[in-house]
Amino acid sequence: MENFLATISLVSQMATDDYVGFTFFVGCMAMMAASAFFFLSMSSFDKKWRTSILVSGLITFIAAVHYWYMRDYWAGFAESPTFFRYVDWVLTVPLMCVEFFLILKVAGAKKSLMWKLIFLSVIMLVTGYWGEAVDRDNAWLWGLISGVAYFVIVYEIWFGQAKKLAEAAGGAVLSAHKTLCWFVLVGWAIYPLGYMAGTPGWYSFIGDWGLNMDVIYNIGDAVNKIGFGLVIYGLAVAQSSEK
Ligand SMILES: *C/C=C(C)/C=C/C=C(C)/C=C/C1=C(C)CCCC1(C)C
Repeated sequence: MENFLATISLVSQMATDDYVGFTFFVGCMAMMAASAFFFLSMSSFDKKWRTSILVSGLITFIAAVHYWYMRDYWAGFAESPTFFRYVDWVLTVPLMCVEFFLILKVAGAKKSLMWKLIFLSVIMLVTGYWGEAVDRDNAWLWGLISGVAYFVIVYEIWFGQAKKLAEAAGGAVLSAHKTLCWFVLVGWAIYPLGYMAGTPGWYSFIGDWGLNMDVIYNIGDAVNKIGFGLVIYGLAVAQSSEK
């Protein structure tokens, strides 16, 4: 009878020490709550800020849907939901690149800057996926290529064209740009740590500290996706009250 109930039940049990499952669950809720917050706040801003806030909401909403599936996948198979993870990233990380473009548009940012960042982020994620799911034996090499693309993104926003545009815009845009740059440098660096924790090799010592790859990724996602959105929200608030 118990088995039968477990089969028809839509909810899986969660062990009290299943901290991976717990972070999927909490992550899902946090992304849903953040989406509601961004979507509902949209109408209180000037038209020119609405797109940015909409994109913030889309990032957390897309993540919420993927977390829903990842939570289920983990509960059912106790395995990393690598596929859903990377589909989520390949949709949301380019949207984060769009956010940079949107806030720098006031200083005349061109679409080419946006496409450049999007292109680099896709290289970063596809090579990461390849190392994590397809060519495990050469995970270090794919991780390295991915890391180079990541480094170029960091360089571009900290010192490249994006930086110059932010300086030209000045004020609240410049300070929001700076905060986003810190998110990319420090917040995004959480992901290669997760990758190393999940890959056998000399660098797997990170996992030996008791840190699980999925837990690291889930923390990274909460910090970066919600954090990014809040920076944009703060910028919209600052600019709307300036006038
Ligand atoms: C919302 C999701 C975000 C912001 C995901 C970001 C992911 C990365 C910055 C991943 C980077 C990786 C490397 C730099 C090397 C190893 C492979 C990756 C894909 C984990």
